[in-house]
Amino acid sequence: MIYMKLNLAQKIIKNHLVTGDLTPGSPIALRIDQTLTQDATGTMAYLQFEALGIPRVKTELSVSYVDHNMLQSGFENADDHRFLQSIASKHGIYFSRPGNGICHQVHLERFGAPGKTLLGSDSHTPTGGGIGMIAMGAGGLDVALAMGGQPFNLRMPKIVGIRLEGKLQPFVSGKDVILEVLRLLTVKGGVGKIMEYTGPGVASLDVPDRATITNMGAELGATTSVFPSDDKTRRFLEAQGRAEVWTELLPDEGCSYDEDLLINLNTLEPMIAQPHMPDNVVKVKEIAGLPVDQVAFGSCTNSSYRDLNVMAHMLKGKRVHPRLSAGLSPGSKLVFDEILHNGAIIPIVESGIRILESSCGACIGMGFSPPTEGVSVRTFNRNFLGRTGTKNARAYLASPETAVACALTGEITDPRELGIDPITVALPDKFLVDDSMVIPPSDDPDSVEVIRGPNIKPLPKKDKLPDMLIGKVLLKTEDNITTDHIMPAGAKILPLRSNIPAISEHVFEVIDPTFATRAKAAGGGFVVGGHNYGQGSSREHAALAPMYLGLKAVIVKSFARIHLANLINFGILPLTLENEDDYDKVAQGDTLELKVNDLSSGKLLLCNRTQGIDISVLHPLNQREIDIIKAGGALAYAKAKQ
Ligand code: MIC
Ligand code: SF4
Repeated sequence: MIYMKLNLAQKIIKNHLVTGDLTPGSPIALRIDQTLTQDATGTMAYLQFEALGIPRVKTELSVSYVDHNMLQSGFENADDHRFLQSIASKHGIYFSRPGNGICHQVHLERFGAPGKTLLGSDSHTPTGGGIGMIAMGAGGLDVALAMGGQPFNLRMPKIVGIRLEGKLQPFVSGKDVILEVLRLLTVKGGVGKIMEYTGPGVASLDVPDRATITNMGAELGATTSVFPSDDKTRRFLEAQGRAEVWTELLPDEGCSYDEDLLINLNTLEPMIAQPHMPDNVVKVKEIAGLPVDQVAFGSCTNSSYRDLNVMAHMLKGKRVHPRLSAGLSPGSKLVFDEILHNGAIIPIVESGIRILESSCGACIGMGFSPPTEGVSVRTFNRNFLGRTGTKNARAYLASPETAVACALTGEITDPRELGIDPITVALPDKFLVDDSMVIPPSDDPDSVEVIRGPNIKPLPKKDKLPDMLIGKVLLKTEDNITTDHIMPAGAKILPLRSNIPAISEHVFEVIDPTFATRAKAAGGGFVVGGHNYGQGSSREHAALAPMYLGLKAVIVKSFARIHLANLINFGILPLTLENEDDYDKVAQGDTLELKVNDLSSGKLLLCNRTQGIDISVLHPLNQREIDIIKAGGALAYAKAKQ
């Protein structure tokens, strides 16, 4: 293939290609410069890295963050933190201590660099695209392999050019841009694609707004999202004291995109996502007046320096409405320090907003759950059923501007209605940088002892793929099943992330609390689903725990990218129905039989023994992936190749 004029995503990918070319859909392997993990996925990722037997990471930079499992209501999370700190020190990994902030925001501020590749065991890793990185979310095992120096395998995405024209109007911000993109493209509109932002409107957006947009691009199912690295990027990095990592990165003049979308910033209005999907988006004014019980500020999407200063400005001299409770988790210690020193914290505290710690917190149901049937307006990125920790709560996603307006009035309110003077927040010339919460790895790794608590159980193993899979359909699901349905999170379940036998008891609990018991009693079986199965987070526990329960294959209309990769990594056969109407030919409880000794053709015949019908199913696996499935998963495959 001859490359002429390249867009930005193609340029960065081309610079990192180990195998393959830029033809959309073809298998490629990319060199990974940086990795990040967070604690909820990190414990598994490091156990897997350890199992590879490689003494020191081979990346340019690897960072282990603690930001999710922060509510220490027992020994489990604290033990995990200690394990993560010690194993990082031993293997050449920087450790960001609990309290230093949410991985994506800290990484953007302190470590990210334009033009680099970043692989993170968290689906919102694309936040780094806000400074011109190709930053992708993946399962912990893929990140472990990248730390071991292996390239990351994926299919070359299509590149979508999202052209921004005009300039955002007062009280409209980056969050409204991505909510509008979600409204237009839906939660499956980005699968197999990279969203590249272009056009004259880009220059009007500062890095925090850009990072909000690339962060929540994860909700499109996109592989990642990317902005150019320009003067605004340079100013941000200079203010972080990291001018030396800046390089200008722009698409070639006259380059083209596989698909195009136009967003006019001039006419964009405040938007809001309604329960229970981030693409269920309307204009705020369309649902104005709905009573609100809780407002939650923060998360990796919206707790930057810009966002917190906008909040402070809007709250000055005002009090939150007495019918609701409002809380803020600042995204990083760095921005927390900033608002302490510039005084922006004062109107926030005086308004009655509860100050929570710099962590994921309420976003993942780690505390601050809403009341029964409560309406919660959140500056976060996901409003999936049950994610708040209160199953019958109704979560809405909006910008900090809209969230402040709701907090002040006690009902859904368009921020433009408050009559507050607009503000433009300029970034400081120099941020108050203090990296003392980041602990560098040891110079004497042999002396470091890895400390494991009783909650850290060994990795479960899987046998090689047999010639025949037989079992019952344990569950039949609808479209858009998220990993929060498959492997719920929240304050009670998250502390079990390093204990697969214990966490597996909660698989599919949101949909069917009997699932784990039935799966174990049946000796495993199959799950049948609709489109976009496994959307949302990168948590490999959504494959690993079902594997532990004996899940043999998942048969759906289509998969989300990261979950598909996780199923392959853990040896669960991913299948799609050749004819979508055949979805109706399988019922929960049916017994299925599948001959899998020859996967070379990509097509298999699934026998539904109960109904006496044969159904044609497809698998998306290339030869490498077939070998992984046959070996019983990617770890066994990687070890056999060493
Ligand atoms: C999420 O936002 O869903 C999480 C919790 O950050 C997950 C990771 C996890 O489940 O640990 C993600 O986005 O990948
Ligand atoms: Fe944390 Fe929420 Fe961001 Fe996930 S989406 S990394 S839980 S803040």
